[in-house]
Order: sequence, then C-alpha cells, then structure tokens
Amino acid sequence: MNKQILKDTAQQLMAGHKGLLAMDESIATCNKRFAEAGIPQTEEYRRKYRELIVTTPKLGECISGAILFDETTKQAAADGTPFIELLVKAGVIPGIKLDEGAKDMPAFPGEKITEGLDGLRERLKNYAAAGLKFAKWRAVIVISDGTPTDGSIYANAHALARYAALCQEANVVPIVEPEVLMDGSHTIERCFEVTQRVLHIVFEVLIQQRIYLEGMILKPNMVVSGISASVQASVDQVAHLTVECLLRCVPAAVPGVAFLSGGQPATDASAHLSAMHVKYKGKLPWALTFSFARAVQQPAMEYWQGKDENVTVAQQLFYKRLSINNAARRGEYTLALEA
Ligand code: 5MM
Repeated sequence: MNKQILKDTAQQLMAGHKGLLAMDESIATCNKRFAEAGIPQTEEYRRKYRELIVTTPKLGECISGAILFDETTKQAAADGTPFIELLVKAGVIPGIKLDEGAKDMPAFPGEKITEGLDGLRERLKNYAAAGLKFAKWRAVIVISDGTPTDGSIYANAHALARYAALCQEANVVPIVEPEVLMDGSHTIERCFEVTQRVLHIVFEVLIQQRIYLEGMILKPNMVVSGISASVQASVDQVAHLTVECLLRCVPAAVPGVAFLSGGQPATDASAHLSAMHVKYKGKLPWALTFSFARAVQQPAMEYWQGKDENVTVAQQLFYKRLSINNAARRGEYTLALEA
C-alpha cells in the first residue's frame, strides 16, 4: 500500500466544487431503467447511452470521477476510443464498481448481504492495470419492523472492510457505500437511529481491519423520511440530521463524504446538499459532495429514448443537473436554477 497515492487520489476526487458520477448500474439495473424509459435493453443501447454520458461537453468541469460497471470499462465510443480514455481526456478519474450485488442473506429474512470478495485481489490487479484509480462497494440495509439486525450490519461492514483492504493493497481508493434504503414508512428519526448504528459499526470494523482512513471515501445515504411516510421531513431537517449523524460517526481523518441520492427526487437531493453547506459552512472536518446516479441521469435518459437525434439535448439536461449539484456543493442551490 502506498499511502501517498491513496491520499492524493482521494483528495483529487473530493476537490473543488465537483462531485462523483455513479454510472455503475449493473446490466440488470440499467435494463430496468431502460425498460421504464422505453429504451431497448441491449448491449449496444447500453454502449450508446454510456457514450452519451462520457462525451457530454464540459463533463470534467462538473465531476472529478466516474464509477463504471465492468461492461463499460471494455466499451468504446462509435469512433473506437475507449470510454476510459475519453474520461481521462476530459479530466475525469475513472473508477470501478467491484461488488457483485446485494443478495438475500441466509438466516436473516428480509435482509441483504453483498457478494463479490472471491477473486477480488486478481480483479483489482487487472482494473488497476487498466487505469482505474478508485472503486466502489455497496452494502444495502433495510429498515422494517424487525430490521436491520446487528447480524446483517456486521456482516456487511466486514465485507466492506475486506473489500477496502484489498483496494488499498492495490493503491485503489475504496469508496465505502453502506446504503440505508429509503423504502418504508419510517420517520426521519428512525432513519437517523439506523444510519448512526450502521456508520458506527462500519467505522469500528474498518478500523479493526486497518483501513487507511485518509485514503478512502464514504458514500452514505442522507438521513431522510421513509419514501412512503405520511410526514416528510423539511429540507432543513434533512440537512441538520444528516450532518449531525455524520459528525457523530465519521472520523475527521476521512477526506470526503459523497452522498448517494437513493431515489430522492433530483431537486430534493440538490436542495439537501446545498442546505448542508449553507448551515455548516466552515464547520465540517471532511469535504461533502454528491455521488448521484438517478438524481443526475434520470432526465437525460428519459429524454434520450435511445434516439440519436436526442443526444445533444439529453447531454444538455445531464450537464444541467451536474452543474446544479456543483452549485449545491457551494451552498448556492435555488429553485431558479431549475427553470
Ligand atoms: C448505479 O446504481 C448503483 C447500484 O447499481 P446496481 O444495483 O445495479 O448494482 C448504486 O450503487 C449507485 O451507485 C448508488 O446507489 C447511487 O445511486 P443513486 O441512484 O442512489 O444516486
């Protein structure tokens, strides 16, 4: 492990007002989103869509890194230029999703455990040789009457820590993503309590497994009301409880926190990030940014519909969401930006 390389990469990823782009939808998830938008679910359409994303003009002004799915790392634009090369030329650091998905956890009904540790050391060597400088692993935590259990939180934390250790051995910065799902009718206070428990355990196990905290990034959920809750928390409440939760759990040695959007409406995700910056300007030990997938891609995918003639406008819609989130990172989000 070269600590300097890890620290430098993590700092580059968190620099300025930029964010990270999550474009690591697995084939199944990408196809599901294509089906909802009426786009054919084939490898060629996934390639065309990823070409639209990585060739968006001024992409490198908005994002410092992009998380890819394995299929995308092997694909190229219509002119033959590999996507990884296009990203690097645009000033974007390429990264890779390493987990193999959240599966039903045996003996823990309703809970998930993320798989993908087998053969990871070898896969990492190959990805590092292909120029991928950082990685991501997502654990899924479900809130319901009887969940999450400590059994599932510890199992997922252990997998996250084992993944992170292997990444750091290969000088690849691990993004650690423990996602507490929004699904359910729970209150924001319950989300706070669960997220706090999860982050405490995740950092306990990361430290136990000797993870170099200065060379990693945390990708958590925001603390929000359940998606079906009758009372939805205000923007101020989300900003306050999210940051208070992070301040209780995330060591100051961690260089950055990059949120997932988790199914929040795109405008809410931007407003929440901005409110955190307004409220806590100059008071946070780590950088705070976005690592959204749906909240930046959805309008572009829906407009594109798989049609070449829609690419330019779809790219403008994508760029607009990215630049709005850049403004949010500066604490400058306003509804006028959505006009
Ligand atoms: C892109 O979605 C990622 C998960 O993909 P699979 O379920 O297909 O493996 C996910 O990890 C994503 O990167 C984060 O959740 C952020 O995405 P959202 O849409 O929550 O911002």
